[in-house]
Amino acid sequence: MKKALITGITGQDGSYLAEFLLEKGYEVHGIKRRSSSFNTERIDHIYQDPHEQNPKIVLHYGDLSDSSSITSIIQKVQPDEIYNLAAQSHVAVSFEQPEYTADIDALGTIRILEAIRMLGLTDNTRFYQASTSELYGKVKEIPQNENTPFHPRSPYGVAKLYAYWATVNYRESYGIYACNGILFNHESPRRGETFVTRKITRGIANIAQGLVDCLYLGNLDALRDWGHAKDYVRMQWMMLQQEQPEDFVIAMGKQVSVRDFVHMAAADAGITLEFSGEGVDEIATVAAVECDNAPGVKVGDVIVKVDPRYFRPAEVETLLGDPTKAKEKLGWVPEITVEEMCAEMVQNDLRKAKQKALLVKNGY
Ligand code: NDP
Ligand code: GDR
Repeated sequence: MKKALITGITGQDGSYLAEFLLEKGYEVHGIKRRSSSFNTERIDHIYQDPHEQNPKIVLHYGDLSDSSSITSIIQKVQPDEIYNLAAQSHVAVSFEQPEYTADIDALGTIRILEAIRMLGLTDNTRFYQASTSELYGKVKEIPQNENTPFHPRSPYGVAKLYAYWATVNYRESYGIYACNGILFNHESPRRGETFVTRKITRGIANIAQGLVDCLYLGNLDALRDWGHAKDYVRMQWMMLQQEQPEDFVIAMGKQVSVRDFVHMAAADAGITLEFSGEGVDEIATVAAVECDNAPGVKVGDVIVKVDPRYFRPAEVETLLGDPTKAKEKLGWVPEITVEEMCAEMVQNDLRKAKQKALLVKNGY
């Protein structure tokens, strides 16, 4: 039985990857951070009581800022594969916490690679690094592939650039089977609530149910290449099953603007929106309400406004990935479209909003 160690197992990707690897018959180990409240909601459904005989999923306390915990977990587990998904993953937050972001996203990666080297696991343990389309930042060519030059635009992007090259360097220096997956944005109902897609689907659902009045967003013109996290974690595993380690771009090859994602999400909740105004004065007004998912809105309501606080000091305006290499070399084919993903996210958030509205209505 193969053993995998996932850093960031409590995050969006970590939870889907853990499910995927358990289905493949792996023994899955995950690193979770100590937190003052429970932080395992995304994996509670697959967690096994440690008192059971030979649990297939085991959690270890650790932190990417703490090399002693990382090294001792790797020594104890002796994993066949390590998936380094842990990160301070929010681009806007990285401008507020640049040093912490560098510590976790850049140095955290070196701490793992060094542990593999120092423990003599260079021939035994394969390493996946969660690289990102944020490396392209101020894009030099459209679409972006494995050969497109990088120009990161945030402390997050800069830290991930260090981790990208550390992964290449340990592959070249020590022969470690180490790969970068350069993943474009991927989302799901498990996406963190402050990333824009989830903020939109959750916001629209709460507005539809009358729980809040308005959704405040930043740059509506930003263009992203959005896919579904389930499709993307499959590719993370595929990358570690090749004869030779290589880096791959994972993307859908289709762009959608933030504004169009708002339209799509609202339509999935039965609301037709009309945008008007420009820049910080742009708003979205309800033009029609088609179904009973949205008792909280009426025609004429302004439900989306721009708030400059969500603008970033430097913005990544446009990203479009070219996944040809992944498709041709690994046979990767994504199964979920951005439209299907948006609908799934809206349905999930509507269900939660309806539950909350019921509680509020009954005075709880
Ligand atoms: P999430 O933010 O959902 O998850 C991040 C995970 O890292 C969480 O489990 C979090 O723990 C953990 N973590 C954060 N800081 C530390 C730390 N100091 N020590 C240990 N663990 C820590 O991210 P995603 O699942 O969306 O992304 C996974 C990886 O892929 C990240 O590295 C991200 O940068 C990268 N990526 C993501 C893309 C996307 O579109 N989703 C695209 C390209 C790259 P906790 O739950 O306690 O917060
Ligand atoms: P991103 O994702 O920065 O691409 O990083 P995010 O969803 O945060 O932003 C996407 C685009 O939407 C614009 N935007 C807003 N963003 C947020 N969060 N909140 C808003 O209110 C808002 N309004 C407009 C942003 O300016 C941006 O242009 C994600 C993360 O998962 C990274 O970890 C990962 O590496 C990249 O995707 C690929």
